[in-house]
Amino acid sequence: MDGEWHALPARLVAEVLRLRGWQVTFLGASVPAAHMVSYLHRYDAYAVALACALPLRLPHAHRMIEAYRRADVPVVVGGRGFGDDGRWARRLGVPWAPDAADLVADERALHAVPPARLDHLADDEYASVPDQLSDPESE
Ligand code: B12
Repeated sequence: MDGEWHALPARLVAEVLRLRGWQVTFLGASVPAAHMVSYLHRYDAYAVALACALPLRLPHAHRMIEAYRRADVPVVVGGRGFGDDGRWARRLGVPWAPDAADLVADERALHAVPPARLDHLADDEYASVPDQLSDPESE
Protein backbone atom coordinates (compact mmCIF):
# COMPACT_ATOMS: atom_id res chain seq x y z
CA MET A 1 0.00 0.00 0.00
CA ASP A 2 1.06 3.58 -0.65
CA GLY A 3 3.16 4.89 2.27
CA GLU A 4 3.48 1.45 3.81
CA TRP A 5 6.97 0.03 4.37
CA HIS A 6 5.96 -3.21 6.05
CA ALA A 7 6.86 -5.44 3.11
CA LEU A 8 7.51 -8.66 5.02
CA PRO A 9 3.86 -9.57 5.84
CA ALA A 10 2.80 -9.03 2.23
CA ARG A 11 5.79 -11.00 1.01
CA LEU A 12 4.86 -13.95 3.22
CA VAL A 13 1.29 -13.90 1.94
CA ALA A 14 2.57 -13.78 -1.65
CA GLU A 15 4.87 -16.76 -1.10
CA VAL A 16 2.13 -18.85 0.56
CA LEU A 17 -0.22 -18.13 -2.35
CA ARG A 18 2.53 -19.11 -4.77
CA LEU A 19 3.08 -22.37 -2.89
CA ARG A 20 -0.66 -23.03 -3.26
CA GLY A 21 -0.35 -22.77 -7.03
CA TRP A 22 -1.37 -19.17 -7.69
CA GLN A 23 0.57 -17.01 -10.11
CA VAL A 24 1.58 -14.05 -7.96
CA THR A 25 3.33 -10.80 -8.77
CA PHE A 26 4.69 -9.22 -5.60
CA LEU A 27 4.86 -5.47 -6.19
CA GLY A 28 6.64 -4.61 -2.97
CA ALA A 29 6.03 -1.94 -0.37
CA SER A 30 4.63 1.56 -0.90
CA VAL A 31 3.21 1.31 -4.41
CA PRO A 32 1.43 4.57 -5.37
CA ALA A 33 -2.23 4.10 -6.36
CA ALA A 34 -1.66 5.63 -9.81
CA HIS A 35 1.18 3.18 -10.57
CA MET A 36 -0.97 0.30 -9.41
CA VAL A 37 -3.91 1.32 -11.59
CA SER A 38 -1.62 1.67 -14.60
CA TYR A 39 -0.22 -1.80 -13.85
CA LEU A 40 -3.75 -3.21 -13.70
CA HIS A 41 -4.54 -1.72 -17.11
CA ARG A 42 -1.46 -3.38 -18.60
CA TYR A 43 -1.82 -6.83 -17.03
CA ASP A 44 -4.91 -8.95 -16.67
CA ALA A 45 -4.93 -9.41 -12.89
CA TYR A 46 -7.50 -11.74 -11.37
CA ALA A 47 -7.41 -9.83 -8.09
CA VAL A 48 -5.34 -7.45 -5.98
CA ALA A 49 -4.28 -8.33 -2.43
CA LEU A 50 -3.58 -5.17 -0.44
CA ALA A 51 -1.65 -5.22 2.84
CA CYS A 52 -1.81 -2.55 5.54
CA ALA A 53 0.06 -2.73 8.86
CA LEU A 54 -0.67 0.81 10.06
CA PRO A 55 -4.23 1.92 10.92
CA LEU A 56 -2.98 5.46 10.31
CA ARG A 57 -2.84 4.57 6.62
CA LEU A 58 -6.48 3.52 6.34
CA PRO A 59 -7.55 6.71 4.49
CA HIS A 60 -5.01 5.81 1.80
CA ALA A 61 -6.25 2.23 1.81
CA HIS A 62 -9.77 3.53 1.20
CA ARG A 63 -8.63 5.56 -1.81
CA MET A 64 -6.65 2.67 -3.25
CA ILE A 65 -9.55 0.25 -2.83
CA GLU A 66 -11.91 2.63 -4.62
CA ALA A 67 -9.35 3.04 -7.44
CA TYR A 68 -9.16 -0.74 -7.93
CA ARG A 69 -12.93 -0.96 -7.94
CA ARG A 70 -13.09 1.67 -10.66
CA ALA A 71 -10.57 -0.43 -12.62
CA ASP A 72 -13.00 -3.34 -12.10
CA VAL A 73 -10.44 -5.57 -10.37
CA PRO A 74 -11.54 -7.41 -7.21
CA VAL A 75 -9.55 -6.48 -4.12
CA VAL A 76 -8.98 -8.34 -0.87
CA VAL A 77 -7.12 -6.91 2.11
CA GLY A 78 -5.21 -8.09 5.13
CA GLY A 79 -2.79 -7.02 7.82
CA ARG A 80 -2.88 -5.51 11.28
CA GLY A 81 -3.91 -2.11 9.99
CA PHE A 82 -7.42 -3.38 9.31
CA GLY A 83 -7.86 -4.47 12.94
CA ASP A 84 -7.25 -7.87 14.52
CA ASP A 85 -10.65 -9.10 13.40
CA GLY A 86 -10.73 -7.12 10.14
CA ARG A 87 -13.26 -4.63 11.49
CA TRP A 88 -11.90 -1.67 9.48
CA ALA A 89 -12.00 -3.73 6.31
CA ARG A 90 -15.69 -4.40 6.95
CA ARG A 91 -16.19 -0.66 7.45
CA LEU A 92 -14.57 -0.07 4.05
CA GLY A 93 -16.78 -2.81 2.58
CA VAL A 94 -13.89 -4.93 1.38
CA PRO A 95 -13.16 -8.65 1.95
CA TRP A 96 -10.53 -9.31 4.60
CA ALA A 97 -8.57 -12.47 5.37
CA PRO A 98 -6.45 -13.10 8.49
CA ASP A 99 -3.81 -14.87 6.41
CA ALA A 100 -3.11 -16.33 3.00
CA ALA A 101 -4.69 -19.70 3.79
CA ASP A 102 -8.05 -18.09 4.58
CA LEU A 103 -7.75 -15.96 1.49
CA VAL A 104 -7.70 -18.96 -0.84
CA ALA A 105 -10.31 -20.79 1.23
CA ASP A 106 -12.95 -18.11 0.66
CA GLU A 107 -12.34 -16.96 -2.87
CA ARG A 108 -16.06 -16.37 -3.44
CA ALA A 109 -15.90 -13.38 -1.10
CA LEU A 110 -14.06 -11.48 -3.84
CA HIS A 111 -17.18 -11.30 -5.96
CA ALA A 112 -19.81 -10.45 -3.39
CA VAL A 113 -18.88 -7.03 -2.06
CA PRO A 114 -20.84 -3.83 -2.70
CA PRO A 115 -18.92 -0.52 -2.69
CA ALA A 116 -18.44 1.13 0.72
CA ARG A 117 -20.90 3.95 1.49
CA LEU A 118 -18.20 6.36 2.64
CA ASP A 119 -18.58 9.28 0.22
CA HIS A 120 -18.39 11.69 3.14
CA LEU A 121 -14.75 10.68 3.60
CA ALA A 122 -13.65 11.50 0.06
CA ASP A 123 -12.45 15.06 0.64
CA ASP A 124 -8.78 16.05 0.71
CA GLU A 125 -8.85 17.22 4.31
CA TYR A 126 -9.60 13.69 5.44
CA ALA A 127 -6.80 12.16 3.32
CA SER A 128 -4.27 14.75 4.45
CA VAL A 129 -4.64 13.92 8.16
CA PRO A 130 -2.23 10.95 8.14
CA ASP A 131 0.21 12.87 5.92
CA GLN A 132 0.33 15.70 8.40
CA LEU A 133 0.70 13.36 11.33
CA SER A 134 3.63 11.60 9.69
CA ASP A 135 5.24 14.90 8.54
CA PRO A 136 5.73 17.29 11.46
CA GLU A 137 6.95 20.02 9.07
CA SER A 138 3.57 20.32 7.33
CA GLU A 139 0.81 22.55 8.65
C1 B12 B 1 9.50 -5.20 11.06
C2 B12 B 1 8.65 -3.98 11.41
C3 B12 B 1 8.94 -2.79 10.75
C4 B12 B 1 9.96 -2.69 9.61
C5 B12 B 1 9.34 -3.32 8.34
C6 B12 B 1 10.41 -4.00 7.47
C7 B12 B 1 9.83 -4.80 6.34
N1 B12 B 1 10.60 -4.88 5.27
O1 B12 B 1 8.75 -5.35 6.37
C8 B12 B 1 10.19 -1.16 9.52
C9 B12 B 1 11.44 -0.77 10.31
C10 B12 B 1 10.28 -0.56 8.11
C11 B12 B 1 8.98 -0.60 10.28
C12 B12 B 1 8.60 0.74 10.22
C13 B12 B 1 7.57 1.28 10.97
N2 B12 B 1 6.80 0.64 11.88
CO1 B12 B 1 6.84 -1.27 12.13
N3 B12 B 1 6.92 -2.99 12.73
C14 B12 B 1 7.62 -4.07 12.39
C15 B12 B 1 7.25 -5.29 13.26
C16 B12 B 1 8.35 -5.45 14.33
C17 B12 B 1 7.08 -6.61 12.54
C18 B12 B 1 6.08 -6.58 11.37
C19 B12 B 1 6.06 -7.95 10.73
O2 B12 B 1 6.72 -8.18 9.73
N4 B12 B 1 5.31 -8.88 11.36
C20 B12 B 1 5.26 -10.27 10.93
C21 B12 B 1 4.07 -10.48 10.04
C22 B12 B 1 4.20 -11.83 9.32
O3 B12 B 1 2.92 -10.52 10.84
P1 B12 B 1 1.61 -9.70 10.47
O4 B12 B 1 1.99 -8.29 10.12
O5 B12 B 1 0.62 -9.84 11.54
O6 B12 B 1 1.10 -10.40 9.12
C23 B12 B 1 0.30 -11.58 9.14
C24 B12 B 1 -1.19 -11.25 9.09
O7 B12 B 1 -1.49 -9.96 9.60
C25 B12 B 1 -1.56 -11.44 7.66
N5 B12 B 1 -1.41 -10.37 6.68
C26 B12 B 1 -0.56 -9.31 6.68
N6 B12 B 1 -0.72 -8.61 5.55
C27 B12 B 1 -1.66 -9.25 4.81
C28 B12 B 1 -2.19 -8.97 3.54
C29 B12 B 1 -3.17 -9.81 3.00
C30 B12 B 1 -3.74 -9.50 1.66
C31 B12 B 1 -3.65 -10.92 3.75
C32 B12 B 1 -4.68 -11.79 3.19
C33 B12 B 1 -3.12 -11.19 5.03
C34 B12 B 1 -2.14 -10.37 5.53
O8 B12 B 1 -0.74 -12.49 7.22
C35 B12 B 1 0.56 -12.36 7.84
C36 B12 B 1 1.09 -13.76 8.03
O9 B12 B 1 0.26 -14.49 8.90
C37 B12 B 1 5.86 -4.83 13.90
C38 B12 B 1 5.57 -5.39 15.29
C39 B12 B 1 5.13 -6.84 15.23
N7 B12 B 1 5.57 -7.59 16.19
O10 B12 B 1 4.41 -7.26 14.32
C40 B12 B 1 6.02 -3.32 13.88
C41 B12 B 1 4.78 -2.40 13.75
C42 B12 B 1 3.83 -2.97 12.69
N8 B12 B 1 5.35 -1.14 13.30
C43 B12 B 1 4.79 -0.15 13.86
C44 B12 B 1 5.14 1.21 13.62
C45 B12 B 1 4.47 2.27 14.47
C46 B12 B 1 6.08 1.55 12.61
C47 B12 B 1 6.53 2.97 12.22
C48 B12 B 1 5.40 4.02 12.11
C49 B12 B 1 7.61 3.37 13.23
C50 B12 B 1 8.12 4.81 13.05
N9 B12 B 1 7.79 5.67 14.02
O11 B12 B 1 8.78 5.11 12.08
C51 B12 B 1 7.20 2.72 10.86
C52 B12 B 1 6.21 2.90 9.70
C53 B12 B 1 6.88 2.94 8.36
C54 B12 B 1 5.85 2.93 7.25
N10 B12 B 1 5.55 4.09 6.68
O12 B12 B 1 5.32 1.90 6.91
C55 B12 B 1 3.69 -0.54 14.83
C56 B12 B 1 2.27 -0.29 14.27
C57 B12 B 1 1.37 0.17 15.40
C58 B12 B 1 0.08 0.74 14.93
N11 B12 B 1 -1.01 0.19 15.47
O13 B12 B 1 0.02 1.62 14.11
C59 B12 B 1 4.04 -2.05 15.11
C60 B12 B 1 2.83 -2.96 15.43
C61 B12 B 1 5.05 -2.04 16.30
C62 B12 B 1 4.41 -1.54 17.59
N12 B12 B 1 3.94 -2.42 18.45
O14 B12 B 1 4.35 -0.36 17.83
N13 B12 B 1 8.38 -1.54 10.99
